[in-house]
Amino acid sequence: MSFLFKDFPADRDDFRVDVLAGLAACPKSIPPKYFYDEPGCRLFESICAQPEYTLTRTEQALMASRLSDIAAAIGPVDCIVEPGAGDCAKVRLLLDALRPSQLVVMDIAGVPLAAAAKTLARDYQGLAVTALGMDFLHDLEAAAPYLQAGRRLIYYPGSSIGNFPPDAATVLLARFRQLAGSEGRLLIGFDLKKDPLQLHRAYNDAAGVTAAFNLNLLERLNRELGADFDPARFRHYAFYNPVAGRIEMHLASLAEQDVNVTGQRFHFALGETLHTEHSYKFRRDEFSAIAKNAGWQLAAEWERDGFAVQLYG
Ligand code: AVJ
Repeated sequence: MSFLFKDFPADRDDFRVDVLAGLAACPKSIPPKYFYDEPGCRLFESICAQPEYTLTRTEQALMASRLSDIAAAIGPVDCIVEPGAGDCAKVRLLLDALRPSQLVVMDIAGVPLAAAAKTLARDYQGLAVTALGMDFLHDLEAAAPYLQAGRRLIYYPGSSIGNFPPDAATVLLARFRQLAGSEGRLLIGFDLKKDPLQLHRAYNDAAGVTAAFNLNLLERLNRELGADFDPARFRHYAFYNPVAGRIEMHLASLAEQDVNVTGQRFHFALGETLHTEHSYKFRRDEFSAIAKNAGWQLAAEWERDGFAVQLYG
């Protein structure tokens, strides 16, 4: 078994600094990457199993049904790099089809990442697995020394790119280009624009799992920063904004209240929201225009039930 885990610390201070800046801003916001503490990771996996949230299952079905076609379009690959790999479940199909010699996975949640990556290393004999516990938005460039030479494929599934407004998405994709090199490729999955009501339901599931995921952020602030949020006094509020082409997720204050975070006090007016996530939806041509600005040329694409996978070179 060939397995390496490297943790890139400094998380906790970034978290505090980002939270204090976000709460002081107007409108208030916290970056969505902070959803993913251990309870948050579990809640996200549960969202993916909800009947209304079809995104993950649709992508999986697309990948499974078109795998040989996708692998042929990608061609030979030595190293697969997956930023934000989470439980490392999605990359297995590509490992089976492409048989690279190295897999590099990164995630801000380092502990569950290391466990999942170790299991992969056991299951794929002869595959060198490198797990980097890092906030790749911060530290992506620090991954470069861990990548073996050869042809690289960046795999960025799950519409994670939808968390970024177009300008920030362009910057991130350009950093992927830099890491992949001029011979590198990018396989990326994203959710397509569709019936707004269908989108609305996906972020307002009947079982309340998305609400619990959103509210867990407040509990995390209480646990890790000693904040005194009362989650019962905030409402999960998610809606599709068709003009901006995105789901917006907020936590709306149900009262006029003050909250203390690391000794600083923040005021919420009744109905004021803490914005927690954007989840952009794209048309295929809109997305390829963004990728083109980041230095990627569209090579092939696949679509199924409102979800797209595109290959770039
Ligand atoms: C992981 C960013 C793709 O935007 O659909 C799911 C996160 N948030 N339900 C998404 C999420 C609420 C998810 N991404």
